[in-house]
Amino acid sequence: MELKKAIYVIFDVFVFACTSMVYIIEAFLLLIVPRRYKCKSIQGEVALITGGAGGIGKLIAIKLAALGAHVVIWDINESGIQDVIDEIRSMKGKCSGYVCDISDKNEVYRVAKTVQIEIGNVTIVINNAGYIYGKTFMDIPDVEIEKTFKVNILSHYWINKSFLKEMMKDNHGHIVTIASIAGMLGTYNCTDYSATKFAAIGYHESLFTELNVHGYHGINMTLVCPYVINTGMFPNVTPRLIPALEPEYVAEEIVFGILTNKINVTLPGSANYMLPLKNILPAKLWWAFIHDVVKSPQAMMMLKKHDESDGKKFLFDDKRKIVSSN
Ligand SMILES: *[C@@H]1O[C@H](CO)[C@@H](O)[C@H](O)[C@H]1NC(C)=O
Ligand SMILES: *[C@@H]1O[C@H](CO)[C@@H](O)[C@H](O)[C@H]1NC(C)=O
Ligand SMILES: *[C@@H]1O[C@H](CO)[C@@H](O)[C@H](O)[C@H]1NC(C)=O
Ligand SMILES: *[C@@H]1O[C@H](CO)[C@@H](O)[C@H](O)[C@H]1NC(C)=O
Ligand SMILES: *[C@@H]1O[C@H](CO)[C@@H](O)[C@H](O)[C@H]1NC(C)=O
Ligand SMILES: CC(=O)N[C@H]1CO[C@H](CO)[C@@H](O)[C@@H]1O
Repeated sequence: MELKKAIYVIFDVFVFACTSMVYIIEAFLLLIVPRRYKCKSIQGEVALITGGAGGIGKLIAIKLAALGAHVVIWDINESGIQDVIDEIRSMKGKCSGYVCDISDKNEVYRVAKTVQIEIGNVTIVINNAGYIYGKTFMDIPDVEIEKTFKVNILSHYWINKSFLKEMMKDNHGHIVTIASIAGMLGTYNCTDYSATKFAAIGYHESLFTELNVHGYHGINMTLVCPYVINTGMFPNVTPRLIPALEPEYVAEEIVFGILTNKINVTLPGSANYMLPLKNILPAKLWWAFIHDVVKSPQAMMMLKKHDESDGKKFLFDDKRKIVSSN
């Protein structure tokens, strides 16, 4: 019996070693093929983007529409939605917009049903809308903590429930989760925000496991973890070593990641080399690096919003506003 078990293990490892070679060669070949030759077509797909009326969401919407997808945007900024629709239609793209507050489960279910009837089955879901309050732990009102969790993580479940069934029936679709580097690294002023992004990563990886184990290989999943982006979600934050990312670059990389069925899109790519150090270095050394060299907590202390900012544009002039992206 023991011998039999051992033989099975050796056999599985042998098969694994062979497939590993295939994956390594595949990854290498993909690396040298120019971008435009390895993208899938999204012509005729229906792509839902939450928080699609501004920030990264808007840029992604415009890019996907230009590639022939019928883009559906959800946001709570009605005039913002109209602007995106006008812009996409003026370039002969297809775009529909719905006002939807994704922190409200019943509203998600209701609008999802409407989309299904009016547009058809959604085949690409981009969970992009995000919310940040951005104060230290004791200063976050309960209602803001709840709202952050509702928008940044709970909504993913309601949206999944609404659209996954059809994707599973057809074994065709793509689910994109816009998390954040703050979902791999807790940081200052972010006890609520970071927690929801850690949760989003856990949700995403678990769903990935389930879909793969059950053979839904036609449903691709892409996890996006960007660093601070220059969209006004983190006003005044000027990180020390790695500058904030430009929205155009982030949107381009996300769309490329979707078109090539990438599993992970971590931006900037250098974070892929830095983050593992968190688990490798002695904890005190890592903290010294983050605090004294990168000065990441100090950068987050400069976060200014609400009453402190000059008020306009972003989150808090309208208490229901949900800002797009990361
Ligand atoms: C809604 O979107 C428009 C851009 O189309 C923007 O000017 C406006 O500030 C946004 N409103 C809110 C409350 O964010
Ligand atoms: C949506 O998907 C379901 C299941 O695959 C299919 O039966 C239905 O016809 C689709 N609806 C549309 C409008 O394509
Ligand atoms: C994702 O896409 C690739 C290539 O189209 C495919 O081989 C793979 O099985 C898909 N599904 C998953 C779950 O990765
Ligand atoms: C993707 O990123 C997550 C979060 O850091 C990590 O746990 C996972 O191993 C990565 N997956 C791949 C295939 O690189
Ligand atoms: C973040 O922390 C700093 C320092 O504690 C604080 O002054 C600031 O107000 C916080 N940010 C926001 C948006 O409240
Ligand atoms: C809450 C919810 O709807 N979860 C669904 C997400 O997708 C998985 C697929 O693995 C379904 O089984 C869950 O019901």
